[in-house]
Amino acid sequence: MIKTLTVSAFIPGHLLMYAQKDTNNRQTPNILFCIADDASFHHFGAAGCTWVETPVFDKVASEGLFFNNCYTSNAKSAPSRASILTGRYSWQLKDGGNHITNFPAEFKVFTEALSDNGYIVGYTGKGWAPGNPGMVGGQRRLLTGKPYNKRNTNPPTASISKEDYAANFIDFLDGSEAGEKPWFFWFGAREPHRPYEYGSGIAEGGKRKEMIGEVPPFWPDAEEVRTDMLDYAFEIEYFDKQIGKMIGELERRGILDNTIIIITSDNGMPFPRAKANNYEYSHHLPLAVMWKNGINRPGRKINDLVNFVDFAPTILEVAGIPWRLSGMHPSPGKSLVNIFKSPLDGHVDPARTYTLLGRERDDIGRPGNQGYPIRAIISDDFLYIKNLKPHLMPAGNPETGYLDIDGSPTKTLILEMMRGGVDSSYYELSMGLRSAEELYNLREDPFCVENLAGEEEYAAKQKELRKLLFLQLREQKDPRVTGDGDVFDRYPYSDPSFWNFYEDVMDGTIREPWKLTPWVNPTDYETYKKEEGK
Ligand SMILES: [Ca+2]
Repeated sequence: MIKTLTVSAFIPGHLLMYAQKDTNNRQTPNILFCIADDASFHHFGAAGCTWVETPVFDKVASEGLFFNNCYTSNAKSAPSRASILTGRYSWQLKDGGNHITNFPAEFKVFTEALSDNGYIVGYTGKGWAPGNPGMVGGQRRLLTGKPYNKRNTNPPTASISKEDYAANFIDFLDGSEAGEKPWFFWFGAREPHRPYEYGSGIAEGGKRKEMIGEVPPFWPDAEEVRTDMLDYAFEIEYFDKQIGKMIGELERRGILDNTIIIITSDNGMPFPRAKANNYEYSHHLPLAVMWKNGINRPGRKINDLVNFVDFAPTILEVAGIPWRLSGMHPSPGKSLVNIFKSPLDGHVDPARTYTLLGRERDDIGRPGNQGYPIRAIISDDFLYIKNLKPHLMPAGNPETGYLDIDGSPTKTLILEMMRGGVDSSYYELSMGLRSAEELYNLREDPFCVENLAGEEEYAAKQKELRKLLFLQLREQKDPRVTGDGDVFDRYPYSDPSFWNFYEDVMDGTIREPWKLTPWVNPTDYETYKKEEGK
């Protein structure tokens, strides 16, 4: 029977009836999409991490598929989520390629296509954010469906959200329609986004600093850094536990087998040289997918390069909605359904040979409202990065507190070491100017610290990847390649008070800018002077 179901669930989209017609004995699956906020690939048990415990993620991976090479197209919340929702690279999304932005009305998202085709769509926690989703018919546009946010809980630390995600999910399931029609639910955890309760990983999580085998070499191996990492770990574990509650509820209701569980994260860890950069710790993200009725030979580990632009094509295919009838702009992504169906381990789809990454404007604080444009490609275990404006500061300006790096004990320590003349090498790696081109051998240098660009031995590889990258970007009509790339710097912030922030700080219009930027510490500003006697 299972086999029969598996086969019929994969009839190509154009042969399937639309979801809303398929109400009795339907096989159209439900979808539970679980997304952490700021967790890197490397910090899940299934990826081999020993100091973060994620039994639920690991079980979903072992009873479904574990993807070893899933990357977001852009390592920052809003553009990463926009990429998921539209199936397009962030540079194909106009304002949607930036952070703290206005979501362009012209881009329909897959949740809207699901809704048009009979799915019930809801979410809890963080949907598409931060930014302004715009209005539809006089109402705020719901990019991840109807919000379910009534239930609260007592979280284990003050920095973890009070939202009771699992109880909100139960409210969604209890909704009258949710039992009759297929549904899609977006669980957007707010963890492990900062801030953290300092020392909670040790005090509440029972962790020890020695559990961390190796501190990435781009941070100092110091007590504060290890403590910071364990606080981050504790919040990933909280995320994992909430998914466990949700899966338990699906089991109780007898609807687990035809529900696809997807677990991922929007971007890498909120630490210097990780989130909002273009390295392994920025873009490489966890991905486990379980679907009892639809995945062949569960337990496989997949090495194919997968990108966030692949989610929307996958979800529409399993829902039986042909892309051309979805009303969405074309996607360069590719459905993962052939990987679900395949009996193979390792590299399944020979066509998946590279993936593309990049960024534009994240937070605020560079002259002229500029972002830090990057385009990059991963292929054959090499990461090639093109920094399009290497004269700009990659993490933001010193006078405005390096606002692309969230405030943290790790950031503070790196700044103190530089300022005190102790060691500026960590500062250079995270805040210092970068070369126009970077090349890393991911197999030998997973931390991406040894730039091979310009070395004769790697000249051919560098040239090959640069060529492939720009060929693709041209095909995708990336404004940075086809014409007016600086348009990304002219798109307004959704919060107009951020416009010309750098200039307002420099000319004294804003006197205490740290009061307007709570995501960093006041001492992150090179212009911050502590008041005397404090
Ligand atoms: Ca995020």
